[in-house]
Amino acid sequence: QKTSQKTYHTRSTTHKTAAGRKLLQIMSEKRTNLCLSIDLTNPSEIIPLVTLLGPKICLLKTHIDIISFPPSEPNPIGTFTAKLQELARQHNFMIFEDRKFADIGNTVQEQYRGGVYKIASWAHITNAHAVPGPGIIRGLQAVAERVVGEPRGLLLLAEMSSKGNLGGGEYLKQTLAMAREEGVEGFVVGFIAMSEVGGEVEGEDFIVMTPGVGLEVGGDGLGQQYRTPEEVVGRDGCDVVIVGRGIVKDEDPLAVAEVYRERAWRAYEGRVGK
Ligand code: 6AU
Repeated sequence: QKTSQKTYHTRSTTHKTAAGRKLLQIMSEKRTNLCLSIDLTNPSEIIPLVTLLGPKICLLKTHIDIISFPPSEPNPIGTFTAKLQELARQHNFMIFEDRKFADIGNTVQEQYRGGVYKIASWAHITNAHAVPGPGIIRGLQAVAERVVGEPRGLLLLAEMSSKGNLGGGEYLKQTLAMAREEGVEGFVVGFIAMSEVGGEVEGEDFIVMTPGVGLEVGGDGLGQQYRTPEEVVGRDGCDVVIVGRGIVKDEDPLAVAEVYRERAWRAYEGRVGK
């Protein structure tokens, strides 16, 4: 049986990472495989929208470095991320900082742990490019293992949604091989990819999260390419749909988030034969 034919509930008991098990459990309980990409720059717009949409999502994706924080407050970033954590607990979703680390292990360690954003302290999941080789995974993992409390997980970018991206094909195969390397088992939750990855090995389970999802096929004029929830989840075996502008730029974000949730969830149910 392919991983994509198993239920999220089953996978929540067998996934090799604690962060993955927790996410799959949330997806199964809340009946949602929707990740909201909250790509807004004003923190006072973000918090109310996350409060509104929290019940619809399994995961909140942030780009912390696009936000303009008010210089007047003493610790605006800490206050903001603490609020996100509180909302995550309240509405039972996880937080994914879309940092796309891409440097040598030693540098990404410092970028993940410290600096102004202290990503490891508040984001349950982050992502990294495979370009630097396996040291990037090991560097991030060393930081993650020192975080006390909730588990931390990593997604590797195996391919991208944008036109002309260099991922996929042989690059994806090499990225998968890195995720399979010894020592990183408890940390690599899955991939950013456009279809199911891995699973040929018995018991292997990588959660695939997919951006470039719209209610219709299309693009944005800067290379982004949109496919529908049915194509992404139903046909191509991805697990989580990542939606940004399709929700945040809509005049009724709550109503449209429910359309995305419901279409992606139905596509999943169809896939597992429910
Ligand atoms: O729905 P959109 O097009 O408004 O936003 C898609 C979001 C953006 C991108 O930075 C991100 O998904 N993204 C990623 C991620 C999640 O890593 C990879 C990729 O290949 N394409 C992509 O759009 O926040």
